[in-house]
Amino acid sequence: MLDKTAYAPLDTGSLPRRLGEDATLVARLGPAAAWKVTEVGDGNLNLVFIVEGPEGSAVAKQALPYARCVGESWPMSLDRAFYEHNALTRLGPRDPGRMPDVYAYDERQALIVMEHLSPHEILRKSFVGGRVLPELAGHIGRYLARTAFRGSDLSMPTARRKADAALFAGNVELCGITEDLVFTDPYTTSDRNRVTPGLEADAAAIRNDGELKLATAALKARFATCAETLLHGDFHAGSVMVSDTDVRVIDPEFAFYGPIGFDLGSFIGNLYLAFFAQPGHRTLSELTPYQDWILSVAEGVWTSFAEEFGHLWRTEREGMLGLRDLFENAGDEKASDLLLDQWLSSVWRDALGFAGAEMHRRMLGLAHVEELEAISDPGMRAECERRALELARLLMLGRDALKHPADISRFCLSIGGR
Ligand code: SR1
Ligand code: MG
Repeated sequence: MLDKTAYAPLDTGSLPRRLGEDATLVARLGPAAAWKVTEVGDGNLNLVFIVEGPEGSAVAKQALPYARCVGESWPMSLDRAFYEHNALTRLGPRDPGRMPDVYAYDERQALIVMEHLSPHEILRKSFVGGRVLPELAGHIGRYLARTAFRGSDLSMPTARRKADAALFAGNVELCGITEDLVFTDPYTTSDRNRVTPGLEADAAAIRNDGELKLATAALKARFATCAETLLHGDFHAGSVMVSDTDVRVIDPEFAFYGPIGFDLGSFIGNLYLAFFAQPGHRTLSELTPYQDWILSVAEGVWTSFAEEFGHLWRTEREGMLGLRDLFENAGDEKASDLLLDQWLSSVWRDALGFAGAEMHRRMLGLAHVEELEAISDPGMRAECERRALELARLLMLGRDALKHPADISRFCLSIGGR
């Protein structure tokens, strides 16, 4: 406990006064009188401060009683800090080193103090800047496989998995945001929706597309009812920080038990958004190699995911759904391999559908992405988004024909991403 007073949002002046008596923070940062505090939050929901002292630095993240991107007209409970803390302390150890270390947590203040990742930047900014990150695909693919596998009934003792599923079932408010903003709003009229000028007719066509509405209904049901593993729940390029040598995952406040393909699909959908945004940011000579690299990341994330999931299947399948007695222990390795293939096919199919829905909502809904928003020419932005909408529809409706991300790469190139 850092602060015994009633909840109050921090600011740069009050933070050292209110956190400066915490011995562990002072030991880590140095005396509070010398702290330099900067508010850097540019996300949709919370306050985020970088606190720099003579001995070290930290990040303090505090929930607000409303959605920051909308204001006090959208009240929210403070519970998201509780779920983020519980997710950090579970997902973090499942892929050690991938999430920030937690230094302190104060439930009453809805506050988490954690490792300051430096010199990292948010992955979206790397995509706008044209930065190539050779390790990105492998780290993300393995992170997704390790967290998915180790949080599931393939691996965990079932009593612990069920207790965790019950705990995260309480994250109703943030799941509700995803249920509305991802699976419903883009396919209907909503005051929250916003489209790039020039795309109004495309958005109307999507609202009238019966096949897409059936597809989102099925995906929403899968999101809401298929409790396979503990997910990050909002896993996009704004939830990843990178440096030349490191890849980190932040912000798991939307964590819940859901389908394994959800985080994977959300991430690769954001990769394709970054791909289609590139004509707005690169010169002609830069465009081809950078877009090729983004497509290679999408392919590499899936390859690394499948390899790591297969490795864990063979080495850590100790949970209630592991079923070694039916397979390996009965001398039937072949059926075990077939079951692994079934799991991977199901995850891939889910991921493609979720990728399409994520792409739609980032162009038709409330929360858009920097890669597209930063394109200053509205005509260029609309053209980039129109191509991305075409892929999103294919991912939701044509996914049974897309067996590998290379199939998607070919489609991206064929619709003139450059
Ligand atoms: C009101 S919250 C809007 C979006 O921001 C978060 O980062 C999630 O992506 C959510 O859907
Ligand atoms: Mg977030």
